[in-house]
Amino acid sequence: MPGNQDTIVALATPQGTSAIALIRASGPDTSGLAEALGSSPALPRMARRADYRSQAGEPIDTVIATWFKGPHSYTGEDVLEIACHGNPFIAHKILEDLLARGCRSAEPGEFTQRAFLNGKLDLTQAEAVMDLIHASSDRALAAANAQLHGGLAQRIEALIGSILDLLARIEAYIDFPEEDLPPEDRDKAQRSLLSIKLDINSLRSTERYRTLLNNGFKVIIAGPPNAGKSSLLNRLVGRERALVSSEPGTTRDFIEERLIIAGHKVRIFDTAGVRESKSTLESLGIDKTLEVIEGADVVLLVVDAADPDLSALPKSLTDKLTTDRVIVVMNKCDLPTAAIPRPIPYPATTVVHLSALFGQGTDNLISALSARLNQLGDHGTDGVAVNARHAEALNLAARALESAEAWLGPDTHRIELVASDLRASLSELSKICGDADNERMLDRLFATFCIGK
Ligand SMILES: Nc1nc2c(ncn2[C@@H]2O[C@H](COP(=O)(O)OP(=O)(O)OP(=O)(O)O)[C@@H](O)[C@H]2O)c(=O)[nH]1
Ligand SMILES: [Mg+2]
Repeated sequence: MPGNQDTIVALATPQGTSAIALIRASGPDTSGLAEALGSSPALPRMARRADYRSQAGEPIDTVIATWFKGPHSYTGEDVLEIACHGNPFIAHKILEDLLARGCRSAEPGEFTQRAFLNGKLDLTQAEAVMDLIHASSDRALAAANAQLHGGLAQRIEALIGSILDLLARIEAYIDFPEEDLPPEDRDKAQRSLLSIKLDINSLRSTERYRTLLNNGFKVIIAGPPNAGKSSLLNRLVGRERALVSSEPGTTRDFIEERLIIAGHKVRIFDTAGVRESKSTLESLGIDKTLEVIEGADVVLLVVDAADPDLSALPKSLTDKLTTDRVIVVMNKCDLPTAAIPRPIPYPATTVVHLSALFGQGTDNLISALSARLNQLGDHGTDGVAVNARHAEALNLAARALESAEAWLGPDTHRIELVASDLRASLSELSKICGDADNERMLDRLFATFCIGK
């Protein structure tokens, strides 16, 4: 990316008609631009109404201009924000004029990259800005905010601190090669290494939580035909999304919808009822059901509580289930025959009785589902969720620590190699929060950002 001497400019709001569009510029020329707009010296953080005229004097729009003096700005440099009417034609004309006045179009993520290079954010916080922009559930928002406020950086700093402590203790012996590390010091070092490795592992395991935050939990509605699966989907999404009919075998292809439950993003699937079928089309649907169940986080196993034959769940279906991910839904509890006590057809720990048709009991299902999702999503890490880049660095750090542990053994015992492995793990961990010298990595990372951010 080019040097920071240029003043960069970009539209910060989406292309299209809106109430307001925001154009942002960052760099040394912004004070001059702000002055030209206000025909007086620019005052920092003061929103001013101004008539925007092109360099040739053509009036373009009445705007609100705010100038921020670095380092008290998002990028740490002087920044000018121009709020114009949300007409893409106007925004384009202002951008063109700013380019004619010597600004350069910003590259994706360049504002945030400058913020990072100017020490306003570390790398985990810069990534959190992007997560914040894309968060689509309360949990994803909480995780992005936790990371933006330094949640992950603090955990990494703590790990680095512990490794530095250990390194200091170990290095004291390197200068005295004739002295052996006393067994009690070696034990202590081994205990420290173990505890650091456990912390790294617990942090690494939060990558799965991030996948859930991004992709959502996969909840499958499955069961025999006519049990009321499509009726349940419609009840949960609050509209007639899927066809419902008294004819068994109505749903053929699976139907996917999105929901937020207990702040979690959920992808919910209604599937074809599973039974032995002679129809080729229905069999294809059943195969798809069995396929989609594979990657499910939760299976809502819907059965008709009024059907005397309810114990006959097809084996092809039960083979795909595990008790820990199934919630049995005894449906049609509005029917008088459903009141006759019958055995639950699948040994799940959670069973909910409801009527998809009339809605009674749906709250209980939502509570059971929320509890299950909370349990699956809880890693006890205060919402911290590492991404693939962090996980890779954590893996390499863990590997270096394992090697250090091996060199610390009573037979191997090579203190200088222990120290060198500890330093390798420190170098991996420090990449997580930032490595301003690694330009290629930074360019790759910020290229995934949007323009104007
Ligand atoms: N009384 C009663 N009828 C219900 C209830 N839920 C569904 N039904 C009826 O049961 C029949 C089947 O409902 P669907 O929702 O199409 O069942 P399904 O499991 O999706 O069926 P397939 O797609 O064929 O596998 C319809 O006539 C529904 O009106 C319920 O809670 N109470
Ligand atoms: Mg159906």
